[in-house]
Amino acid sequence: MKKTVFITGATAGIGAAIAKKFAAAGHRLVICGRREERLSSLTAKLALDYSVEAFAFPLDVRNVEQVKEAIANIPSPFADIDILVNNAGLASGLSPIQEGELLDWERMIDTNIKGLLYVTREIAPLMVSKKSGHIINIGSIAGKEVYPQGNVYCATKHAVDALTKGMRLDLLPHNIRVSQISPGMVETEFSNVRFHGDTERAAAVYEGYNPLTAEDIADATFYIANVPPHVCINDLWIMPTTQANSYTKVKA
Ligand code: NDP
Ligand code: 8X3
Repeated sequence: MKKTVFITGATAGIGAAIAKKFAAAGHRLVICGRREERLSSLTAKLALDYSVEAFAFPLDVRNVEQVKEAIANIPSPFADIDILVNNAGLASGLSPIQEGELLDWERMIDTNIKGLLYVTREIAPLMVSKKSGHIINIGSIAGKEVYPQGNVYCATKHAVDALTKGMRLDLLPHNIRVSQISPGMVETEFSNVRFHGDTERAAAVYEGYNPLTAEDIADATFYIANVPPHVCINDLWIMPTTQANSYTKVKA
């Protein structure tokens, strides 16, 4: 059955891969992110490669008024959202707590926690009213374990872990499934963003480790979304074979 899938942060990495995965199966897409040119090129690609219609709009999930207005203005039939993938997120900086930059902390808290909440607050009532839906939060191994200098990023992903559990409890009576994916190292633009555009430092994070790809996470998302209606995958931890936990990895 064709479903409508709303993906935040679809302009890069995991979000873009999830969009392509669902498009390949013929689903209808609603995609957003801040970079408009990326949204235009992804929409064109989805139409060309998969003949799939996508409704795209620029959105900064940190801006609550923008979130409310953009979601209220999603046209039919895209507004009938079956699956919400709360993917938009980032790490900004990697520093011991006593040296952390306040702007980095605010960026992570505002995006990873508040942005996820703002979007969920608008979409969940739509799902409640139709008594069906599935919310899939992209958490992290950083939401399970804290690693040195990961302090605030790890705290935001621990918040996503707690919110996933809270959402599942509150939405249980409304036949809405809530799942989380908790990946280890995935090679995307993530480290480039974390290190504020230092591409060499970002590349070194993955060099020789055979990390997960965005497509691995898209496959996991697709699996979670396609289990039978009586099944809910609560949380899927997924790591590269070379990584045992947040701070223990070996070269491939
Ligand atoms: P990328 O940097 O490649 O992609 C991040 C996406 O989030 C982009 O599309 C970006 O779009 C979007 N985004 C960031 N800030 C905002 C904002 N304020 N408003 C709207 N969209 C925003 O990283 P990943 O694909 O790796 O990250 C996706 C998710 O996966 C994040 O939540 C991350 O924490 C999580 N994750 C990543 C792992 C990794 O190792 N890569 C491992 C575990 C979890 P734009 O800049 O256009 O707004
Ligand atoms: C991203 C994975 O280990 O860099 O959430 O925090 S990690």
